[in-house]
Amino acid sequence: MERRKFLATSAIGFVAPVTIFGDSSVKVNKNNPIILSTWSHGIPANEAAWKILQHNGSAMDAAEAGARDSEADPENTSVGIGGLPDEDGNVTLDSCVMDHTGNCGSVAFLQNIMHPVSVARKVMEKTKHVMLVGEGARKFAISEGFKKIDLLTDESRKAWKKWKKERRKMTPHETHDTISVLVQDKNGDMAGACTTSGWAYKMHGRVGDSPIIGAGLFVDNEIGCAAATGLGEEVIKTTGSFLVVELMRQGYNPTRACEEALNRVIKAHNGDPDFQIGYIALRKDGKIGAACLKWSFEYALAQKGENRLHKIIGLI
Ligand code: SD4
Repeated sequence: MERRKFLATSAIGFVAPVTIFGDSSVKVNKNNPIILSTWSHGIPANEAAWKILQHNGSAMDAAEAGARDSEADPENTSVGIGGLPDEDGNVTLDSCVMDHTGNCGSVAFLQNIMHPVSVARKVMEKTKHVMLVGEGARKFAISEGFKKIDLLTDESRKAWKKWKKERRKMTPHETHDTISVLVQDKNGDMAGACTTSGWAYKMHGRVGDSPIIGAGLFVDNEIGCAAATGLGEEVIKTTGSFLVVELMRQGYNPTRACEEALNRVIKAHNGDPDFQIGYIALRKDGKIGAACLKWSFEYALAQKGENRLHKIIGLI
């Protein structure tokens, strides 16, 4: 494979050379919006995002709307209201957004606010900062009109009390509904959002990859975007989403880029990691990819009037 060129195969088998690094010959996917998100909650998230695109919303508007859909779903035990709490019973939320201009915003360890993704967007648009955490993030949210609510539901409180009695070791794979949404709008511009309540029954104060730009999410409007789900600590150690985008820049196709980022994790764990990481990736020419370390992973893809769940099997 030439360094500056790679082959992209479309669904009908057409093979076209694509050059990257911002060459004028870049084949940009236009008039064909794409929404790619993690897990089965990606299906309703994609629907919410699609509605925004239909009304001429931007990729950023759509990604935010998709993430908000999961945040408002009390049955999703890894995101927003109903998300499982930390070991002390506090629901603490992490989220970030990044748009096509490279602007980004993030909140971490945010409590009592239903839509951290929208607070992250406000951080991006209304402050000079990229990231606000904890009480500062909550104060900022309230000053922006967000309502203070109790994020523990009867079900999540019951689950936490049961866990407290048993003190069973949990991994993020057991509560794997963190939502990451990647969008390319009709102009070919890209944006992403990522939102989670993180690792169930984590230490109080723990923050994962989801609010860390470059780890849980990265968007480079010249090349593509990527997002993560799974064990945040290991995603942070490898700057996972940034790595996937950089590998696409080097010519890896989206799935191979996700796989190569995971290979680094496999190597660091002597070939046998006992946790899950999943990546999704969307390249500027509209090609998508995904990969996961172990077991299986699902992603939802909305394109050309279809919104479907796809299942893939782990690399090891
Ligand atoms: C975290 N990456 O906080 C999140 C958890 C997750 O699917 O994605 N679960 O580490």
